[in-house]
Amino acid sequence: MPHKDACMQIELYYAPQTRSIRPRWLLEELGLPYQMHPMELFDETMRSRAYRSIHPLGQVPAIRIDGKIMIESVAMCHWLADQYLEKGLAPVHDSPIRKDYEQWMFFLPGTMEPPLMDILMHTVLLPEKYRVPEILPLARRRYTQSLILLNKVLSDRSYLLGETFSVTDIVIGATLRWLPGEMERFEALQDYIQRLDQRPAWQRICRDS
Ligand SMILES: N[C@@H](CCC(=O)N[C@@H](CS)C(=O)NCC(=O)O)C(=O)O
Repeated sequence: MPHKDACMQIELYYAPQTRSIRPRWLLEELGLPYQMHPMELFDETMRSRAYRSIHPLGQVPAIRIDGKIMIESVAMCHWLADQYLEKGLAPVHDSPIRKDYEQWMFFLPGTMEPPLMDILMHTVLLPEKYRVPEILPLARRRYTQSLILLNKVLSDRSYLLGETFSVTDIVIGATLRWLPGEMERFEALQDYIQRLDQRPAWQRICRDS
């Protein structure tokens, strides 16, 4: 059942330029009040016992909703959008586009993000001695396949579900920004990102972080 209590207490453990941007963007779009706990990626506080009692893996984001902790950025977005269906960021459960919605929500962590993370890990994030360049051609091929598919889908619509912005555009749109160079030859994706850039919620985050 959607949550009708406007006084949900929400705290977000957030570090800039990480997956934390997904739930934060959604919270801004939903217009919900939330408290931020700024974190610094790879800082020792992320590994501290205190923080591990919040996120057992010492990662961001973590969210506390009415005293209960949740991890996994896409799950947070999926759950929150469902609690506020009346805000229109997820289709209602018996909507004909609900299957498309589920598909794109799972496409991100299931198909698009793993090769993207491989590329980032083995080009910039890992110390050089741990990088394995041999995995890069396959990762790049797989990531490009995702971009080709998204570009095709977005060539005849403004957003992933049609003409209405949804939380799928938050999780996928935010992630497309990780490797902007890869999008250069995909016109529909570039137009899509420009459309997302216009959203006041996105602009508020960019101003603050
Ligand atoms: N699947 C998780 C992944 C969380 C994750 O890996 N977060 C990164 C930042 S984007 C992190 O905290 N990395 C630090 C680390 O793993 O030590 C999610 O989507 O929330």
